[in-house]
Amino acid sequence: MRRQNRIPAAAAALAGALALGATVAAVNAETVHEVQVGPGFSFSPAQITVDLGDTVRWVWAGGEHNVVSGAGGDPDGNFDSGLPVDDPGLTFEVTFDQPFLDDNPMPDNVYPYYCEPHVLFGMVGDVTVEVPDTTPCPEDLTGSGLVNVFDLLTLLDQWGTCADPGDCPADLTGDGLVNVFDLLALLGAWGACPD
Ligand SMILES: [Cu+2]
Repeated sequence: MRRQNRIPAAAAALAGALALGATVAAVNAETVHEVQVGPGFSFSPAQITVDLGDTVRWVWAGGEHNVVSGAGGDPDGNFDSGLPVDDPGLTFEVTFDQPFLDDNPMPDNVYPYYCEPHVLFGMVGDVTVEVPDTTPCPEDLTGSGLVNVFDLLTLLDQWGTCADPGDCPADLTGDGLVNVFDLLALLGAWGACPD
């Protein structure tokens, strides 16, 4: 009888670990990344990668500059600090959270920007937002919240060589084939998903 207690204990430990992970993730989500604006005709660092939910804070360091999203001097309307100003210590912030990304979708979540007066001097930068894979259950091919016989049928329907990996959600192992390994992955996730 005592052995039956092991599973709840393990589950409690796992739940604790997950809660801790969630806390760490929440803390990480609040990271602020500073980018220096000038002096001279540069942003520093010009290229940064941030996590979803992070904030980029541009800090003016000298010279008359602004921060305008877009490439090659063409504003795309994602963000804009306003007219160029020479105001050391001034800050402009953008939080790259999911609502921002939804409102301002960009290929690969890369947000280029430039300084209007100095774009021709190469005063440009970009922010790349890393978005976690939010699909909790890739095995739930039908999106029903369950991994069941319908997902199995979907997988069998895609069985074989996968010409375009983007077209083969059933290629769970990502090896370019829908085969027995994908079948095993699906069976391993059988049931409610996420559970
Ligand atoms: Cu400038």
